[in-house]
Amino acid sequence: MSQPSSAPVEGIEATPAQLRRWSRRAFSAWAAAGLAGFGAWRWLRTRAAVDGLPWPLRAAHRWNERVFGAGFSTSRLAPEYPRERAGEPKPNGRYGRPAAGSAIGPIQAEQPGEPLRVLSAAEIVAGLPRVEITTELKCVEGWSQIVTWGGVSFADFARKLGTNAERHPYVSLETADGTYFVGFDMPSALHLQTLLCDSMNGEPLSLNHGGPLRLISTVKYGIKNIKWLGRIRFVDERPSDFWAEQGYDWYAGL
Ligand SMILES: Nc1nc2c(c(=O)[nH]1)N[C@H]1C(S)=C(S)[C@@H](COP(=O)(O)O)O[C@H]1N2
Ligand SMILES: [Mo]
Repeated sequence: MSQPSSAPVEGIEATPAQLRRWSRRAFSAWAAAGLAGFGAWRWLRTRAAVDGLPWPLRAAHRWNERVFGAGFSTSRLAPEYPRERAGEPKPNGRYGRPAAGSAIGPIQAEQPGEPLRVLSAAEIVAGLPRVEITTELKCVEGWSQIVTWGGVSFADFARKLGTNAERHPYVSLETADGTYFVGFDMPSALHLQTLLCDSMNGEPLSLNHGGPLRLISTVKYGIKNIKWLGRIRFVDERPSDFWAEQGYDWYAGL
């Protein structure tokens, strides 16, 4: 049953002729947007790549970094929870895990122009105030877990080196075998809740969770919370980062 062409379509205050005109106009607008979109897409595709991404996308990442960096304060704290709410996180990510039973070596601390320091986990935390926080570990895979972490503040460790290590703009943290590595901007590394952590839920940090020493930071996703620390380097160039090399955001900030 066809409607007379001048009658309004039920429920819509317009005649079929008007509707046709509108849809023609909508179509042209859509086509124009589509063409512009295609042009923009081709333009984007042909821009020179910076770190493997066309530069406008890389610039967007940088912009994120700057915007979040601007509102960033080393003392703006993530929420802490009652200790009773803490549980064991799912052991996640095994890159750089030492073989069970293998001897775990000391940790190397490096910075430009200074002699290499080789320190056991115990020596790293020695003499520094103990810190315990019950905070939420957030994995980019979508799960999170409240955990009680114990250790020392990364900032205290950097100052303990006594060489102005904290004046370098970045820190590179790596497993001993170099298979997992993360880059930190210095403000995040010096955040009050960025810890060199040797205990979890009141127990010595187990091998599964990165023992003897891992990094914990409430200002970063789990990917940056490197386990089985083997090397800490204070550096002047933005360090490479395992997941950033796979296309994740280098900053990975929370
Ligand atoms: N060396 C190393 N550290 C790592 C990973 C890894 O694969 N290797 N995975 C990361 C990821 S993705 C998460 S979510 C957390 C998980 O910590 P957990 O195993 O203690 O739960 O560790 C991070 N640290
Ligand atoms: Mo993760």
